[in-house]
Amino acid sequence: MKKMNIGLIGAGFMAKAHSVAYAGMPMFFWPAPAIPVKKMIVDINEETAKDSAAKLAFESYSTDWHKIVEDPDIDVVDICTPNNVHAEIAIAAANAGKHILCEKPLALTTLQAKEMYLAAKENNVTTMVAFNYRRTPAVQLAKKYIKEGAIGRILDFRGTYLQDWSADPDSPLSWRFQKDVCGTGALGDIGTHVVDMLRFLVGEFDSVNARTATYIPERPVQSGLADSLGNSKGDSSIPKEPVDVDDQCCFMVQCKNGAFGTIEATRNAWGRNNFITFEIHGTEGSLFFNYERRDELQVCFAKDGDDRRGFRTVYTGPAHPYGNALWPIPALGIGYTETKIIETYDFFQAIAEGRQPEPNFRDGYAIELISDAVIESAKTHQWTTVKEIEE
Ligand code: SOE
Repeated sequence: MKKMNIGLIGAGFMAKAHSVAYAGMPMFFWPAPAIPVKKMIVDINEETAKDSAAKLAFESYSTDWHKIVEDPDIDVVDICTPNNVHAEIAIAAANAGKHILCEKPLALTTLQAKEMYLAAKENNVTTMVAFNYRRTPAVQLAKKYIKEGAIGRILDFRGTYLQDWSADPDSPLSWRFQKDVCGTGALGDIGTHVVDMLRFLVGEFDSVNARTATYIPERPVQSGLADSLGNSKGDSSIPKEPVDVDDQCCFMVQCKNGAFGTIEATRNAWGRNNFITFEIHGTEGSLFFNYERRDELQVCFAKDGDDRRGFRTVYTGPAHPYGNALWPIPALGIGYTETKIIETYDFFQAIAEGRQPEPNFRDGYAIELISDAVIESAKTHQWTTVKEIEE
């Protein structure tokens, strides 16, 4: 069976998720499109790079990402760094003919996203942006029902991504609060996951009307580079510096196909952990999904008789998308790992077939254009049209 050599850059939380997926993918999807071989891991901190190579089972490590891009044996470059270096690495990787898996959001700016998309297109490499939540089987089942017309024409939708890890004002000023490293705050970090899912389920966005807010204007300076995701030291003597991105965003969406909806994202919603939800209403029924109960899709079909119509729960299993590859009984439990394993499978399958999977760099660029429209609309308080992709 064909082997594909992986070079992974950025040894934080996402490196763990991707490494588990590389190991697990062939165990679920057999025969696998290729066997991933974990060749090299890179982190700017040598200790972290060395330790991660041992923990995540990479053959070698380095502190210099160029080593991966320049290595003729590497087939796939996996970018798990903060957003500000995605573009430089991805463009170099594309020019070196590597296939690229990149963490979300695709880039720091729309211009960078466009350059990444064009470099990948010019070099004919396969790309994917790691918006993994759309790969949850229940989300794919929602897509299947929509495609089959089971809920008719979509009228409206609402989507949320609510977390609380940044609600504590004493949690540190990690890169996720610094515009020059992350681009935008809750919008890019988590709002884009919902944008990806709703673009996938409902269709292209035409225009948005948004509000953003920064509730905690400064935070304690973080010691070290590790992304501590809100782990507060509760020490008021640590000097603070300004936050220059949004803590929260909320926007209305007009889709090109006439559907209308709302999207909200915040990391300051006490009590909400990974509350990714959508509810979609159509002329023939409704669908509801909550990632915190990700084995379930709630469905209501208007054609059910008056005496039995209402939401019911479908537990995903072998009869549903990816079901044969996963677990033999519905509700045994889909996790974050499974979404990443499915993502890896779809990426490798696309490479094997010489085509682009979704979401690819073009989709990532489209989502950056939507984020730009959200930021612009929040400034002007006007409906703002999403700009077209420049091919
Ligand atoms: C932090 O909000 C974060 O790690 C996001 O960056 C991820 O995309 C999300 O999957 C989990 O939360």
